[in-house]
Amino acid sequence: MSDPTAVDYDGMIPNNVGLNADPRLRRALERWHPGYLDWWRDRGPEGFQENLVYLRTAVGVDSEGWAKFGFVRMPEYRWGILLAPAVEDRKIGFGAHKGEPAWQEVPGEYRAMLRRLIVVQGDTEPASVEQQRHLGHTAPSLYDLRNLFQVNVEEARHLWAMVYLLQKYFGRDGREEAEELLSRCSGDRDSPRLLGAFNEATPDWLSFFMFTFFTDRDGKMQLHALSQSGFDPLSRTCRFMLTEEAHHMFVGQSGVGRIIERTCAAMRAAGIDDPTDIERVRALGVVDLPTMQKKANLHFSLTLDLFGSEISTNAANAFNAGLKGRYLEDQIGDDHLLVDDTYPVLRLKSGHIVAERVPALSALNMRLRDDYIADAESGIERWWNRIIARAGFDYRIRLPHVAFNRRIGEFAAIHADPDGNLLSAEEWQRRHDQFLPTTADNRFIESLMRPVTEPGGFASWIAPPRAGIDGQPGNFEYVKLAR
Ligand code: BYC
Repeated sequence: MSDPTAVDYDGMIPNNVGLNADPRLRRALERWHPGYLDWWRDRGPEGFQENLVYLRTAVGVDSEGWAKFGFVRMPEYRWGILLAPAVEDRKIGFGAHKGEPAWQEVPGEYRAMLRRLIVVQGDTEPASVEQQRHLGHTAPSLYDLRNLFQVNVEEARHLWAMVYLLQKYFGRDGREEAEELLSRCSGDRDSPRLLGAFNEATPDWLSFFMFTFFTDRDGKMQLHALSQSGFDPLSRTCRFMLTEEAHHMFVGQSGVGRIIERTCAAMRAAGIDDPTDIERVRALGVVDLPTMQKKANLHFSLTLDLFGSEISTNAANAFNAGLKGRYLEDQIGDDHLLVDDTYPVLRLKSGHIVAERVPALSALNMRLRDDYIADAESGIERWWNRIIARAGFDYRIRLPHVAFNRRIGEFAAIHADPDGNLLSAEEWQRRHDQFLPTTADNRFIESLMRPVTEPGGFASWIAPPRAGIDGQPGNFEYVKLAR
């Protein structure tokens, strides 16, 4: 018997979904492919398309040795369709169909709901590539430039993953949705991406690292929730996507960590004890910690909006249907039905923020958001704040309150400071510059964004990484710029 996890690399589209045995699907994907390549060229990384980049490519789906590294021109990257190995006899783990065999085909009654979840997930993938398309020109090193492109090609592969599901399981409307995924565009006035945060700009490398720390982590949580799905192809797709996603969060976590490290070292060398002495710190050509806090405030609050409303019948319906579970659903020791359970949610009542227990089914977005916050908090403590503490500075990066700077849900209509104190519109107007990056802050960061292109070189505002990619030495030429 052939190995069910083996990847077919011979055709135009690497895959382990038996594309050769499904000519209808293969034709549909091959028809979509040229438009995809046009999208990549027009709205993917600006420039660098002819340069060789040291990239990781997925070549298998086993936990060991699933990727290989090598120099590739980005348009020639082997974007494949890869599903994690099937779990024998897999059962639906939650909701009204708990205990029934997992679906191998779309359950008719939930078709629209399932399609919507896949389309929303799919829409975020090209969106992030579009948001990051100008960054290559200001990369602080070849190492970082390569990491940017790695994130980009893998997000684009995640688009393929969702397009596969749409084309294979949703017929004509799936094909139309696949086209739409290439025609919406981040920040476009007429045809924007579906979710708010994916229409924001990523103007500089600090934003990129914050985005990969905060927003890719939403990706992790949502993919985990979808990997629990009773629709088995979605579950298997998301499980494999999670393998790649870990590196994206590493890029953000270590990227901000390296900026903090450089700032702390520069402050020490200059004899600066007060990290809030912004002018003196900036004069050293490094990013001051309070500006990093403001950027964290912005990216965290934008990302919280991606979890939807606190109370959501959409989320309850998706859970009940067995389509979208909780984070690590299969490790939770309850009945996985939640019909009689409640969950605490922060709500706005008579002008005060209060905790209220609501039916657990309608609070599933909140539960995922709480798991997200705990995950983000632990990353900040273990990495960023540890670097600051080790350097001997009395300063901590903190997550703002969930009511701060929100556009979706319970707190969209009010203003709050990062501690969760409610502010009048006038107070917010007067004080928001203290909490969020100002034009002057952004201008300062922009002034630091000068490319460093010699192998082993790094911009003044960021420390080198502890180790190279794939064990490569410090002066490795990750992107070959001279042709
Ligand atoms: N912006 O019941 P509600 C990633 C809409 S990131 C605009 O409150 P629901 C990645 C909502 O669509 C992970 N609209 O929320 C990261 C609904 O509209 P309809 C992406 C919003 O549905 C970095 C209405 O408001 N994956 O992978 O329970 C780089 C009421 O919705 C927003 C997913 O999100 C918003 N922020 O939850 C690359 C997973 N929020 O349907 C990639 C799939 C809500 O009434 N998506 N609305 O017209 C979902 O599970 C859900 O759609 C959401 C929203 C969690 C997004």
